[in-house]
Amino acid sequence: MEERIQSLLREIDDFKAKTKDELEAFRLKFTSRKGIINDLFEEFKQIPGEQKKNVGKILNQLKQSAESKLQQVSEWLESSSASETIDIDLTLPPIPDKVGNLHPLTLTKNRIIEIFERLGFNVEDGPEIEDDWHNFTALNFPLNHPAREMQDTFFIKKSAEGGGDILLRTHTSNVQIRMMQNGKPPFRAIMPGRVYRNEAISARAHCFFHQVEGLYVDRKVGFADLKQTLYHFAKEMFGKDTKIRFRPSFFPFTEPSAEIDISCLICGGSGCNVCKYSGWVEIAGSGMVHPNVLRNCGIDPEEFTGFAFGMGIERVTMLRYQINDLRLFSENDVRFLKQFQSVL
Ligand code: 2NM
Repeated sequence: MEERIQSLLREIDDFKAKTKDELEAFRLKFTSRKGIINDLFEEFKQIPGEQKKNVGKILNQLKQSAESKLQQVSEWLESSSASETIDIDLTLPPIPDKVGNLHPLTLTKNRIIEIFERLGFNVEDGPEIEDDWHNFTALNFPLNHPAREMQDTFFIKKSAEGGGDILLRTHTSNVQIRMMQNGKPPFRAIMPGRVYRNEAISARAHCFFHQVEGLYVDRKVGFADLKQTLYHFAKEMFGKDTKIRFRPSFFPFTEPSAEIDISCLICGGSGCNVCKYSGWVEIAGSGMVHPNVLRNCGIDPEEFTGFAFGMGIERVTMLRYQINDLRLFSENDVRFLKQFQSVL
């Protein structure tokens, strides 16, 4: 019995604990009611009288040693913070730093650019602060057109004689105008960028948003080219099963004009609240560039024709990621932003 006690004393002496669980296991083993020490005291009652003195002494030592170890380790665990008790393996590769990720609008814009670049479109940009002529007049907007009104357009400077106003562009078509004025056909380009409208902010409207417009001007460009280009775009952007339809529409800068719908991505066409139970969602406006627009830019409409289109990047992004509130794009809430694919 003495030897067993000596060996337990050594075990207690050597004991170390990194966690409270380990310490609890120690307590159960040694000092609890059903622990070894109590058992030994039971056994102690049976041993012959002459041995009692010696064994009793080391048995008491064992009990004290276990109790003081328990106390000591428990205090140490309380005082040391968790990190100090973790084994660190310095040979492990580091946990990568958190890097930012691209904004969902940027991801969508990049994807749109990628699709059109493969069709031979360049990417162009131009000023967000524009004059009336490049934003409206050149695009065949009549002087009294409602889109020019205060409630739609943010004016920076109103000029007395009209036509000389400075404003925040309401679409990226000013870039097309500048490109056609400054170059010679053929033109094949898309223009992504921010545009501004004087609208009350809600889940479905904002005072600024992003557009990609496109322009293709050459000899013999026809409506079939427009259709095929946007058909290809829709399949690339939204998947090969996407259906597309053209609805007649009106814009001052195109004739004929068409609105472009795709089959609803959410319900696949059977009807849901995203497509308002029609099975179709609108994604773009388009048309053949109006002869007046070509003429305004010094291009002979008898020789050259073109198609143009425009779409909202927010709208495409909302469909792509099933986002239901426009405001999320400009609030910069990291809980929203970090859900999109990382840069790396
Ligand atoms: C749209 C819809 C239809 C458009 C037209 C032109 C230009 F400059 F060539 F006349 N640029 N963009 C256009 C046509 C834009 O956005 C909904």
